[in-house]
Amino acid sequence: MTRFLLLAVVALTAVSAQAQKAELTFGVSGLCGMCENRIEAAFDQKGIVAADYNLETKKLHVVYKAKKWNEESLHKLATAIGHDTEKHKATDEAYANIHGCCKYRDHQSCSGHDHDHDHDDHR
Ligand SMILES: [Cu+2]
Repeated sequence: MTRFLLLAVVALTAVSAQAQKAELTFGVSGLCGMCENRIEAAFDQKGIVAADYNLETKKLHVVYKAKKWNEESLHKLATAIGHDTEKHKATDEAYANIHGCCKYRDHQSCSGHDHDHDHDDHR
């Protein structure tokens, strides 16, 4: 019995030491599915376990390793690709780089002229 308990403790310790995961949900500006893909792609990084952008609530949920990332650096991943977060603003340069129909600051949307997308070679 004692032996089993000891084993369980050792196993538990190993799991928690291996990766201290943290979660964060914060607001990120976005308009359409392209924004969603762009934002999630930007969070495809080492130490980020999962990133899910909800277009309806405009919130991004991130599961990350607390050793590698923090709130500040996560927000900056979004602003680096031109998307404002609830705490940080993207630079005008970064904002200018996003697709024309994703200009959330101007309240335009992609709907209605989706056929334009095929001719764009934005990555
Ligand atoms: Cu978009």
